Amino acid sequence: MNKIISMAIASAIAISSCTSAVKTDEKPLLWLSSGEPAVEAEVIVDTTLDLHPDGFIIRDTPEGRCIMAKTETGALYGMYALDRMERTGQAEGELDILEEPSYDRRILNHWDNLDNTVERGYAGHSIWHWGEEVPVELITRYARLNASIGINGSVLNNVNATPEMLRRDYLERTAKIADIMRPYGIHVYLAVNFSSPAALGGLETSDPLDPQVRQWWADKAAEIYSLIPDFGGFLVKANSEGLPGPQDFGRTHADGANMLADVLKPYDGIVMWRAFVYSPQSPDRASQACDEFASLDGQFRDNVLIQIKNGPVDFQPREPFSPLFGRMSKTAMMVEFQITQEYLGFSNHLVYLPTLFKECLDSDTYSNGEGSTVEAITTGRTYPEAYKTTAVAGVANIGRDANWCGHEFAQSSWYGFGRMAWDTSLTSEEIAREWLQQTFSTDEEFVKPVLDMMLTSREAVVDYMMPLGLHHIFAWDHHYGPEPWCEIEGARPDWLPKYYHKADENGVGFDRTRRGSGNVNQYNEPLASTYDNIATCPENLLLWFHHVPWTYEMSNGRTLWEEMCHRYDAGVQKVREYQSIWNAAKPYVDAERWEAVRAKLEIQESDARWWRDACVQYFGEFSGMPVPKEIEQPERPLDQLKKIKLDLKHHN
Ligand code: GCV
Repeated sequence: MNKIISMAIASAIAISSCTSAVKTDEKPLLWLSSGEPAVEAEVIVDTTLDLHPDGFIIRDTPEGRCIMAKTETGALYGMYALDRMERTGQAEGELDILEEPSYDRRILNHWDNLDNTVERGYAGHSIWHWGEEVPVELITRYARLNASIGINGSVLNNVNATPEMLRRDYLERTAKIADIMRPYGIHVYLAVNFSSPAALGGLETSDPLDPQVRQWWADKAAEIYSLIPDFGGFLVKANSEGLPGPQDFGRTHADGANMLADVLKPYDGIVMWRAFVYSPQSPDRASQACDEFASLDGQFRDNVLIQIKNGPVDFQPREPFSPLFGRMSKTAMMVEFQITQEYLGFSNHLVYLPTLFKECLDSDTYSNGEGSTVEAITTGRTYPEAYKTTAVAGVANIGRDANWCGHEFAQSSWYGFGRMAWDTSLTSEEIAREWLQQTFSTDEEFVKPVLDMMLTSREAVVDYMMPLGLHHIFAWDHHYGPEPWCEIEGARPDWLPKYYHKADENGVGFDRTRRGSGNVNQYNEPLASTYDNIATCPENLLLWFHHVPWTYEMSNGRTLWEEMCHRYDAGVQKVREYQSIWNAAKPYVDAERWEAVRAKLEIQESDARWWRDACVQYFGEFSGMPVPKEIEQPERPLDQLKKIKLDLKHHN
């Protein structure tokens, strides 16, 4: 024991000395009161412990409280955990806690470009400051925040990757960033462009089966690992939205992924190969990932993970889970969530996302009978042989804004992603509560109503934007605000709202039943039949799977048309409730942050009205029925709303 304690003291010193050099007077440390976890406990690092390398034990012994871990990173996680427990009133009494992460790799995906813009970023330019001096303090703060919630990986650049990313000078800079983050247990990964051998290396082809191409990638991997020995691996978007990929050379996704996996294997690197693929020719975009990937099951190397967006289309306010999660048993898969609010009002709307994450993770795929939830599959419980490592990704909502995420409450989705990736059994409520307590106040008079606001906020946004399974009726390209009427000459049909809502005088919604696109058949039974039957399809996904008559009777007795209008209005009313809750929260929050949230809620309320008024009037032209009298009537005529054109880009 003595021997272990002396090791522990040394390592605790090592940990605190590597975290103490940073000034704390700049960007706020959000939920952390200060950078270092200030806990009173003995820290013991014992490499012989039978524990996940990131795991820890917190235990009260007659000699006092101690944190035990197998690695320094595990010890750091234990220290942050105890710090959190102390600050949220959970550290009283005798402690005997053992924690190991649900996923081995808990990764943020930054869609940051080398010109420092951030694709779908709503919180300022890239924190990596490409081409400028490396911002050591900023990155240290970022690393601390991540370590405190268990995030241990960062993909630094946009999946729409430029081949330039693999240039020597960018790799050297990546190595500097990796050096800053290493003490916090964070590994760096890069998104790579599949054409890099030709575009950057000057080869004639990027065909994955060409020996010179393979050699080029092998040399590049050797170069990267010589600079960054603990480099995590590659993220690849291939043959998707115009990006190059193996299909350009008549090869499969497996050929492409395996070629990269082979060159990373000697260094323990992984390939995260995205399944976000769809083509304008497809009659149903929601079916395409399964169409292209399910038959490749078993053909991928064991250091490849297929990275799949939570839903089959694209991070909509509500989607069913992607059926691909239920279709592969010999291939490792990981979920990609979007923390940045591309389809949820950017950083103007208060939307706490762990409820959405949880809804996906808890969905049963029935892949191997009942209980094969997305969580059970991707954490490797359902098919352990297929999972040499497990991972989960979240597209970051982080930028240079003073508050990091653009909206004070958007921080809670970053926090929640990390906490849930660490422990999938935590509830959205537990996570929201501890975030509120650490970020604002532990006073229950404050916590209770604000917690309620957070927990209902995702459903509110679904209601005022796209209730009952409606999806992708956003304004063209930038995706802020409603444009269900959008028509652009020559545009891909699957980039236009009418492809998705299919409103006509008979009804609204995408028929994905066996009589329609047949997408329901990609789900395992009993789900396929449940979704196929309008009477058993969950109402919150009704218009996702069915084209429903306007006069269809809903379970509450209203017609579809009435229910749609009621939902739109309920979303608006909910935001007004949030405004009252926040007004009452004033005594518990500093003036600056209180005012920032108040101002954003004002925008959200106005946007919610915009959504409601635009959608009920637009769809009313098809239903031929008036907006029910009992709800608030639209203020501005549809013609006027159609004229709203925002000059926004899809990156900041
Ligand atoms: C990074 C959607 C977004 C794109 C994004 C793409 C993807 O289409 O609108 O900005 O590109 O998804 O996830 O690859």
